[in-house]
Amino acid sequence: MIKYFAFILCFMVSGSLFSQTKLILDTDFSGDADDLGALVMLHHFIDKNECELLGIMSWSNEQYAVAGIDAVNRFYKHPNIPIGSRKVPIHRQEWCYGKAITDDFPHKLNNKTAADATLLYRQLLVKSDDASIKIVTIGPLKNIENLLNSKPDSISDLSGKELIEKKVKEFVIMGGRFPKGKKEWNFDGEMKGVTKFVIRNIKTPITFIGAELGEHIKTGEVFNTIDKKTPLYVGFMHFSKNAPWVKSNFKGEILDNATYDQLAILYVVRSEVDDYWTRIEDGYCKPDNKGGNVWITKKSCDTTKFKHSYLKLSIKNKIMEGIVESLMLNKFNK
Ligand SMILES: [Ca+2]
Repeated sequence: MIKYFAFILCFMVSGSLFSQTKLILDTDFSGDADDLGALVMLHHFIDKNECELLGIMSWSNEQYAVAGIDAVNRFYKHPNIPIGSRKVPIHRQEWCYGKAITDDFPHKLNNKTAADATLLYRQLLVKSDDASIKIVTIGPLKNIENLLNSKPDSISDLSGKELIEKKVKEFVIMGGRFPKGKKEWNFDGEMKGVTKFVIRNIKTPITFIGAELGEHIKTGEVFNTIDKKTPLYVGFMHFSKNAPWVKSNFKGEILDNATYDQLAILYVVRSEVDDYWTRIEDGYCKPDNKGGNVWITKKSCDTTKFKHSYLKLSIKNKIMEGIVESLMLNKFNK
């Protein structure tokens, strides 16, 4: 019953009760639809003054990834949020939903014209107060590796690693499985060793949102009844119809989908709300080179050099589904 009232309270309060979080989003938008849901949630949180989104970094080099992010930003009337992308050759993937969104909604940027993600990270961090930024990653970690490896330049005398240690107060990383698991997409990214390097080299506190949290929380079907002229409808419909791992179930309507990334957004914005989560902090995350990881407890090793924790859900999946769906649909006050 206590949790029920807490849920109602969290559901009804305006942003004024939450301290505003300054954050940077790092996403593999355009592949799995949960990144789209996560980005839409963020736009609503911005409107409620619950967070400030300083920038968005695209991991994906799919042709329409950045354009799709830009179209969503413009649809939700936040066209000036800086977008960075990895400066690598682009490719085209028909099942990705970025193009479907750019076909229907205005946009200006693309992967080539967006800022260099590493430089944008450095610019955003250098002008921020010390220990004021949260970085939430909902895709593979290549942009973070590039930032960690960046050298002093005209933007800052500090290396990327030093900038992170000075400016970032928390990483929220969606990825892996806890307490242990094998190959998970964000920890793998078909980029051997990236996650291992990043996790080893970040001394800032990291909160992990494991895949086991979101995989049984299903959201998306609710969008079948919303306005079809919205990025949520267009993106989730394209995803349901075309994504290789879900299209066999497509029967003309949007399908429910796992809710990995939206949970990372909910946590990073409302970290102080402990009714949703239990924090496990008795060890550290040890990734392997193949997208797997294991939680090493203090009993088995000295963990003082890492400040890691991971979350367990404290409420039923069905209740969390309702919370996430409401936040994606901007129903904060119902
Ligand atoms: Ca993602």
